[in-house]
Amino acid sequence: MKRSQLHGTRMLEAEADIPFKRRQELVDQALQNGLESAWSITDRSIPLFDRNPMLNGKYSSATTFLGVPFQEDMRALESPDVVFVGAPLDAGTTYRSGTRFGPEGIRSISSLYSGYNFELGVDLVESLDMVDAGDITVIPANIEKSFDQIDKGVAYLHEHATVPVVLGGDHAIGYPDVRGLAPYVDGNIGIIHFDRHTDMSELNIDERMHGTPFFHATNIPNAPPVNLVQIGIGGWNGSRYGVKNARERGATSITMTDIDRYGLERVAEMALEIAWKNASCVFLSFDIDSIDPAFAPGTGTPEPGGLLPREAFRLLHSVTREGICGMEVVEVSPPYDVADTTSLLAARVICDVLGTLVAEGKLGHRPARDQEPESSSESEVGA
Ligand SMILES: [Mn+2]
Repeated sequence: MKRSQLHGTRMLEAEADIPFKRRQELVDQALQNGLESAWSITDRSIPLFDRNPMLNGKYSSATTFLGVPFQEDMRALESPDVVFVGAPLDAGTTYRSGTRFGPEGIRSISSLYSGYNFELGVDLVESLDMVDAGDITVIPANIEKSFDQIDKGVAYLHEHATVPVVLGGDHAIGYPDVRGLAPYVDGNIGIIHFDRHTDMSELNIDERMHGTPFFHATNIPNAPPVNLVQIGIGGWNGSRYGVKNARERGATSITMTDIDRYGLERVAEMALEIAWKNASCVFLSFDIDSIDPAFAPGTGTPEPGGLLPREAFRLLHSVTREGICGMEVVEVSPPYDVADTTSLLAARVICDVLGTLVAEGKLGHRPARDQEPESSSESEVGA
């Protein structure tokens, strides 16, 4: 094997092709707004008052995902490529709660990330217009009112031609997330759902709680269960009611046994085929408990034997390469987390999906990159 054959070598070259335009604009603006730093600071681009957590993430108290701009006035929302929005619900949990802290946990640790990924050769800052809309106001004592709020919020974002990235929140939000999108989709919506649990019971404890979203989502006329693919299912805390519903409706369950037997690529191909069959878009629902609790302990209903993080990332790269019309990452429960690892995985899931969409030319300003490096000339990218 030669050095030139390494993916790493290609990605070293690829970095040269990514513009530095927006980062430079951020640096300039932060310096303007934040005033000149003390005389002893050699790098004169560093401002006195830190005005942009995207630049100095690790020492900034970012309050938005990746430090992107906060969308104060929702009426003024234009059409960014991506809007991050929290749905801090934990009224739908049936065991241990804490997902109301999910959005802030994910946002907080996301400041560790710069938006650039070496292996994907993507800089989200340069390629995507992104804002953080803060959280949707949930009504903690009333799950149906919370659904109405989340549904309306997600629909509003979709109306503004943007990909909503919903930071959960327990998995009950999966239903209003799909319910908010579906009416705006011309055609059917497929669902790719990562989870250790089928979440297809009609009710939990007499209400539409976090074990029920895909029963109700697949009641929506243009979200048929034949376009629902569930990946990572297994373990001992599944519900037989949910399994019965999944069987009777013709949903597809890909278990951990399937993943071991057929491998990541074949499983991903099958998921794409099923989710996209006669569908015009696909929604991604990622339950963080699909990743083994050794890596993702901060969650309400952990189930050993799940995906390894590397397997999850590879699957995500494969199943989102055809594009998505929205996504959610759910069930992050910071009170049960250890060293923020679960929140970090959730941030990573989001960034990897966005990076894949950019790399595949499905979203943002940067066209798909060739596998082989070509010229290293700087490509001008429209903002
Ligand atoms: Mn689950």
